[in-house]
Amino acid sequence: MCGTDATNGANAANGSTNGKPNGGAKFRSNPYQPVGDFLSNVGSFKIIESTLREGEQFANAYFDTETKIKIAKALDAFGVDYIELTSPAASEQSRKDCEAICKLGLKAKILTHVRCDMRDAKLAVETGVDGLDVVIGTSSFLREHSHGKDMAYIEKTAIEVIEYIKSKGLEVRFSSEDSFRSDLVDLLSLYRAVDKVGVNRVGIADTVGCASPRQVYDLVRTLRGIVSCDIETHFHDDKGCSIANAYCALEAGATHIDTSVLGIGERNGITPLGGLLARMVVTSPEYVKSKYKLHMLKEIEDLVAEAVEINTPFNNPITGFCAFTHKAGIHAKAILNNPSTYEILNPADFGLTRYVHFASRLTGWNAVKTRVGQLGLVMTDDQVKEVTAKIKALADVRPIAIDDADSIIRSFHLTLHEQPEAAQNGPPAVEVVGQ
Ligand code: HCA
Ligand code: CU
Repeated sequence: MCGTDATNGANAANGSTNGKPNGGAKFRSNPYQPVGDFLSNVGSFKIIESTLREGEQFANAYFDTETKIKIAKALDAFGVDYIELTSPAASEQSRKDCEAICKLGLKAKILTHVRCDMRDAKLAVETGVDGLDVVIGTSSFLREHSHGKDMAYIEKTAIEVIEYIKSKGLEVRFSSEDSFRSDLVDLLSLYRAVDKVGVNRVGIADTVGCASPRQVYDLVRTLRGIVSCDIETHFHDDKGCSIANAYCALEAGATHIDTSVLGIGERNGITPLGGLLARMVVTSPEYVKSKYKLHMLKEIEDLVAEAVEINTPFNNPITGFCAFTHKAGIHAKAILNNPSTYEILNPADFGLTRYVHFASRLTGWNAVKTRVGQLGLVMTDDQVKEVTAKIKALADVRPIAIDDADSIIRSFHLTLHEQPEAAQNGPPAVEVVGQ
């Protein structure tokens, strides 16, 4: 755990070096330790995975039935608690797909997301879902310019719809779209009313991505004091706060977080599944590692990225191509001694490996030494320093590829063989793991 264990465990070939165990550091206090709060759910949250609902609202998304089933099965195997599907009222095929996914017999509970409208609710309860996520806009923007209903109508309809869904024995969540731009008094009295009639969860949605972590904390905390049911939260990422907001919501007592794979959704999407788990595995490693098959994350992201024809962003948490790449000589040296020096996440937890860059003007000789070892070559430290200088000299002139650096190392090594009297050490004790 970040708060108590300053190391991230030995895993990759360079996780244990020079005979030193990975992470000589003992337990020590850490500034990233979660706030110790009795309301906090950072170690017990549930994920409502909405790639097949919010994600379908992503500009590029088109999921045929087969793709939806593949994604649903993968998310289920990964260990998400809930899978949220597009409303059966959206289209005839959406309804059929919803039924097909309900028949798969997955461990995850299947939800569908419907407007706060009795017709939608009636259609949805017939599909075989475990529960309904009911939503209606409560901000004045949406009340005036979207559905045109006032708060009294919203409350009355919400209660009718909730009671109907409960009478069918299904789980029901009620959420207010655009919560952070809704009147606080209106919002709290609405939540109190639906809590009274036994809704399973209330939802807070930052529909336009306007909320800051502090605002999220305050609203969830206030709501926690008003309702006794679970609290779900949904954060759009318009200004890059969706993971921080989700984290703050959990700290304030939220119980459920909505995610989508790679964060896909309306505009630039919502809290990404991988990014949330990157955050949470640092805070609550035992909970996250025992609950989710983190090794599957890349495969699921690749599946969804391919389905919606996008690339995984270079800086994506965990799976971005350089998420575990170390370049500067100072970093490389420390990483080779102990990965915890510059890594808060352990790539092995996700079935990935770190990569120590050895082909740039910033390269240090420790990284080159490990590369020499990987290539099965033997050199003294002085020789490694000499060949490092050659690599840096070329890298000062132009960008160089791994192959360029390898060629420099190999040809330098050949020249050594022409001078057999050169003293040579044994192979270095570390390896650099390539990507
Ligand atoms: C939308 C709806 C929603 C609903 C969230 C929720 C939002 O697409 O506008 O049900 O809690 O962001 O408000 O995704
Ligand atoms: Cu949304």
